[in-house]
Amino acid sequence: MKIVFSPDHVNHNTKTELSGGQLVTPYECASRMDYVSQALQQYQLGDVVAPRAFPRSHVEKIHSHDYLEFLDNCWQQWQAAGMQGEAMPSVWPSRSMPSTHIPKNIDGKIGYYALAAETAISANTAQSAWLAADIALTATDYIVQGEACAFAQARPPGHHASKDQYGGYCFINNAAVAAQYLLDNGYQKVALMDVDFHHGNGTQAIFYDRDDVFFSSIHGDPFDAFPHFLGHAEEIGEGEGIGYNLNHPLPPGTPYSTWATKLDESLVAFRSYGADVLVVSLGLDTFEHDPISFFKIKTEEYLQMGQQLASLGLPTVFIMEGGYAVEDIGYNTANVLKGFLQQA
Ligand code: SP5
Ligand code: ZN
Repeated sequence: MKIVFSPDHVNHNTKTELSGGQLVTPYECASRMDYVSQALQQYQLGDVVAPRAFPRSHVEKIHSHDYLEFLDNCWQQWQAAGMQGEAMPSVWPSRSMPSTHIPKNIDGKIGYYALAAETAISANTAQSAWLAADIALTATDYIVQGEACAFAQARPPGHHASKDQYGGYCFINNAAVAAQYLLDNGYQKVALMDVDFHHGNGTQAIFYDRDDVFFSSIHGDPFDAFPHFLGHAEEIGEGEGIGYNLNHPLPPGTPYSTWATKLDESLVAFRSYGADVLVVSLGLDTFEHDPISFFKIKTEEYLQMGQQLASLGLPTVFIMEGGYAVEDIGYNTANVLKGFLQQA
């Protein structure tokens, strides 16, 4: 399969993440990609190709103009205000003050556009987010050109980013951009399967009232896991989207055997929907030794995950999301893709 990758992802190298009341080195770090590249090459899973630059209009179909303008200018405004650290929010339009006015002051503005505080923004964050979107679009275009599968080896990840909010290490929703690109290029019913440990709140919100993208996610129960405020089983879509959103929240300690039955349920739903293409939000933080998650999937079980996904028999684009057990993420990723190719 085609593997779309750019070494320029290293430009996204924030130094701080708010975690447990401390500023720590971010879990979503550049070295993750070194392990992925190494394992994909060792398993000879495909040719590595560079992304090409797509018009911004593809991303503007998913994210609002004012949000993208904020993203592009945040770091400059933060610095101009004399801040000493990386950009992060400390106040939000929360339940008791749900304002829709957008503050001019950067402390207020960043809170308006943030859905979580852990994710810092620095000099190259916006540029790297745009590059990740180009990686997703380039990989997706291979599907449009008739390839059976492709892998977007992108960072920063995307599935937490909504129309106008960033957080959870995500800025531009690469999987949503990919799904929209497929719809704009002849596909009519996109199955979007999010296998990252965390609920894909951004992707769900973007397509919640639509029937042309069926979003399904298997994730740590939001009562126990980030993003905490979306991802419950009763969220089934709204308006024309009713019936096209399927969440499987699962408890701490969930093994692959349980996880796999939920994936099968999603695949059954995708089949009766009549999906004609598959987008996979591929997070590897379901791994048993992931430092911030609580599922118990083993390295060799990712082969079965790939085989299960292949059983749909659809053209498939994989978009990289999370996974923070850095030394294992490569083999876990490679096993999903290897299992998929063996079965396909
Ligand atoms: C793309 C993706 O996987 N984003 C995940 C973002 C999670 N951010 C907050 C996680 C908080 C977990 N705190 C656990 C601390 C363990 N020492
Ligand atoms: Zn995750």
